[in-house]
Amino acid sequence: MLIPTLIAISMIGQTSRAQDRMAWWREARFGMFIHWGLYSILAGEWNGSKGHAEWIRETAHIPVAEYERLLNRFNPVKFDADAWVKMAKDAGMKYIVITSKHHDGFNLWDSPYTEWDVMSTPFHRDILKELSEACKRQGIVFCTYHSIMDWHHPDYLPKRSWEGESWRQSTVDHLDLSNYNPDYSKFVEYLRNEVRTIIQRYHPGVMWFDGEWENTWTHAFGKPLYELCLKTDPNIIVNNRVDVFREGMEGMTSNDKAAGDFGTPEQTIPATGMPGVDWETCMTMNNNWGYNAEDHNFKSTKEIVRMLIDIASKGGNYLLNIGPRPDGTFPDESVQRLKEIGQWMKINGESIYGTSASPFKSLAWGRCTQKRTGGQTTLYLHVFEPPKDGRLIVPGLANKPVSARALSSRRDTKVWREGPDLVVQMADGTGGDICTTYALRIEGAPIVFDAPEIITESSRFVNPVHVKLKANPQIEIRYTTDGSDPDVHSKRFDGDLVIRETCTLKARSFHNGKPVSGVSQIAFEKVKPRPAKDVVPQKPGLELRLFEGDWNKLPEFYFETNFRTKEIANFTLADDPKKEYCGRFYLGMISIEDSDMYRFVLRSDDGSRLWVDGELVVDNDGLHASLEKTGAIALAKGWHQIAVEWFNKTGGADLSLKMGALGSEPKPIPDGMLRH
Ligand code: FHN
Repeated sequence: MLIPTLIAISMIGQTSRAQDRMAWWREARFGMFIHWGLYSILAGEWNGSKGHAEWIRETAHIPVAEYERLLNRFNPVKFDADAWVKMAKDAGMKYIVITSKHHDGFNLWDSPYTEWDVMSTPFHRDILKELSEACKRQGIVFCTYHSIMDWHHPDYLPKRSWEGESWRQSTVDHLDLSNYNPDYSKFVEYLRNEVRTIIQRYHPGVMWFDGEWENTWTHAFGKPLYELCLKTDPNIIVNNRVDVFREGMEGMTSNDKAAGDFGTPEQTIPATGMPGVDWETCMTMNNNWGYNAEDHNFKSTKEIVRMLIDIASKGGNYLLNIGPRPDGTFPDESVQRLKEIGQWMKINGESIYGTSASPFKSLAWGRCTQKRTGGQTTLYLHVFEPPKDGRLIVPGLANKPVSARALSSRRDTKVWREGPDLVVQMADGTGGDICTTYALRIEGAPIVFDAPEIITESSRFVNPVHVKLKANPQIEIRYTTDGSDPDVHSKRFDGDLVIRETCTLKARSFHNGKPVSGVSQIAFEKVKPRPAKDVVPQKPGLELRLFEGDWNKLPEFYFETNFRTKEIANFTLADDPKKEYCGRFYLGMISIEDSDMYRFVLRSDDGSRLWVDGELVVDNDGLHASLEKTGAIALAKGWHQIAVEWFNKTGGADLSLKMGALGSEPKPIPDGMLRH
């Protein structure tokens, strides 16, 4: 298994208090996200153009003066805070995160700092006040989502490039903007004032920031905002989007100075758990966060519940979104899903709430969560694919079984040991279509005989590669490189293993001289490095082709003909202050000092691709915040072609390329290695 490098999310001021703050949130595991505002009125359509949602002012290019006319149309007469909270509670959700302000800058509460709020609408009621009070009445934790990016505030920067000077036509707050020079520091003061007031008035359990990706927002603002939240309420929890080190939609933080208490994967579930890391996957029920009348592509209840289980089995929280209609009701499909989810949670909630991640790396038939109870542990076995013979194998578990019970019937069932495994006898017809859950109680903390992890940077190599084998402390690891399964006579792993030739490495866990796990394996391949080009480039640096355009993914720059060229020393954006609606194509050659397998780390906002000798080595294409991807290629000593494509649509812009031979930390490429 190739273990990605991930620095656990840091928690500024990580203390026992931080642990206390997180306790309710870790117990909760399941919350409701609500995206609601003026955009909901448009229901995804503008002048015949459809497919929009909460981004509609941007995606349909609605001038601010026209958008402000929505103020007079916001009157959700059917809004009933208690009904909303009850639906969340009955679905088994323990907290609600609602948009106090989304990117359009509209405040769903009575803001003392602007009239761009719900009190300027015919509805004229403080929605955050009503919802926070309903949450308190029903024992649900009230939380708020607050966007840093603000397409309305006169001091926010950058302005939308498509709107030119029309932002000056805003009439809310009766400001004369005709000659106004936006001052971002005034916007930051406005943002901080609003955040402080929201915390003081409505006491949210979580401040869920978003819209942190534009290059005006920096760590210099993010960390102080995090500290302001905690100064205002020492018990509040703040997500990692308060700062600027979130890795795109993967949502995790890879910088140890970052502020924030939990990572925020969006529309995605991490492949594995991350021990010691708090994270929450946020996800839509259909395809949109805000209401879109035509979007009926709702996930099934089975999909949603299995995602909740998968997330909990990896130690995360699930924040499931509702996009209410403009009249204040939830879409029918959302209501139905919430009801059905609640039916499952009513029987199986104990297997989610307060649990921690599975002790198993993977289970062929489903997922597992666990909960300590005194000197024992309850393992919740969520069976997605029941074994045909009804014998549920719990692989490589050394602990003594105490009991096993089907949650749906509350009836005990048999459990016994077979070698390194425990076997639970599944009862007939329990659990329904979503999944059958068993509570397996064992003595002590789980001792799992997992197959060893094979930790290596790359399974393809030029020079001998070092490999680590990792398993639980009590385990002895034995391995082979001749393709045979390891047995008690195979080589014992003694801390370091060097692979010198193409082979299949197999590893197995042993305990008291007996095999107690399956076999993990990786095929290693010794590869020939790509031969160097027989040219010696003369000019230092790279050729850079510059393009203008509006893309959502990389075009084929190689075949584009309309561009400007210049020379540049390295793969950098430092020469261009603009960086919006533009593309770049860097071409040149790189000097390789020693034949080896080289890793390249390409970071960009938005999309990028790295080619070496015409081979695509890293594909980091797409519309995304600053995100890095890696790739590897074997290169012989000498000169090789290298090319990087990059584009940016709007907002933040970023490009960096690092490289390093296997076994070394990738570093920026020195200018002297680049010529064209
Ligand atoms: O742009 C927002 C989007 O509208 C929505 O609020 C999601 C939910 O987390 N966050 C941003 C997209 O990453």
